[in-house]
Amino acid sequence: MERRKVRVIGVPIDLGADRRGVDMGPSAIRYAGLHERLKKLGWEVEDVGNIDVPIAETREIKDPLLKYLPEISEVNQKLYPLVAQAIKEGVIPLIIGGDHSLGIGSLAGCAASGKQFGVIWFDTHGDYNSVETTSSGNIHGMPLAVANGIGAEELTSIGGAARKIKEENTVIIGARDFDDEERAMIRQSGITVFTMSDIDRLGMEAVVRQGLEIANRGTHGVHISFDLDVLDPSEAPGVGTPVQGGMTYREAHLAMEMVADCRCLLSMDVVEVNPILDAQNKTAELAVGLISSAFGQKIYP
Ligand code: 4U7
Ligand code: MN
Ligand code: MN
Ligand code: MN
Repeated sequence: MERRKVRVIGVPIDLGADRRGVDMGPSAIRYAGLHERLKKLGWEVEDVGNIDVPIAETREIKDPLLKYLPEISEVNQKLYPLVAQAIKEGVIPLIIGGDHSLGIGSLAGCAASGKQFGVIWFDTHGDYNSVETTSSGNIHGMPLAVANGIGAEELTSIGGAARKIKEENTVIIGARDFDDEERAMIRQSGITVFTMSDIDRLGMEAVVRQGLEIANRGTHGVHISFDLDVLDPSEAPGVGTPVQGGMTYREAHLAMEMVADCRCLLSMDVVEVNPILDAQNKTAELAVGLISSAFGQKIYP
């Protein structure tokens, strides 16, 4: 049976990234017409507002290899029960960020819902660093590792000590910038990676079809974590860590249309929209368009 209710949860966090401004992402995404678009598609939309996030200027960095660790831990402690509760109610949580450190709480929430779930991580990056491998100390480069039990205890323990994801149901799509040690860790993890080169060779349709197959195998559904930097910077200029050679507008839409068609969406993050770096809210509007596709928008219904 298809779920028809979405719960928007804003997480205005920029403590996980070096470039300031992603804290304005939730506002920019709402301003770009999120509610109207989802309602037009027949979804009941409930918005619980934003989680309280400390302002960077009011805090200091205690550990340069785990910047703002206590604050990021606290935010994700607040996020995960909201995500778990929505899923338990049969409502799809749509978590809008904010930097990708919020993925720690959203995956902990998926796990705490009691459902078996797969994960598709649309990202240029692997987000699989730990304090041992990070060159930046930025926690938005760590959430997938944390969800797999690797990293600071203040983060891996959120929602319980157990690992939150199953590597055999976890897929990264759109990768083109892994750090060297991070790459080795991902390879060791058993997570499936589709790089931009795989997309070029196989085509987006085949990549997403296989990705969904892996994420759905033996699970109740799929959590999509969508980092806007997976698109090419020409499409998505408003991101903190742009890398050339990303997905096109059409490829990204196709991927989201396939997510809608599989009727397997349990929950979704949309992260890393940075209005300060954006061009007239282009990236936020792109984000809303992609969310609409994931929630069933068709050119010719
Ligand atoms: B994002 C990086 F070194 N790997 O760890 C790091 F290249 O959530 C980038 O995917 C992380 O945007 C990017 O700082 C995190 C860097
Ligand atoms: Mn990311
Ligand atoms: Mn990224
Ligand atoms: Mn980024």
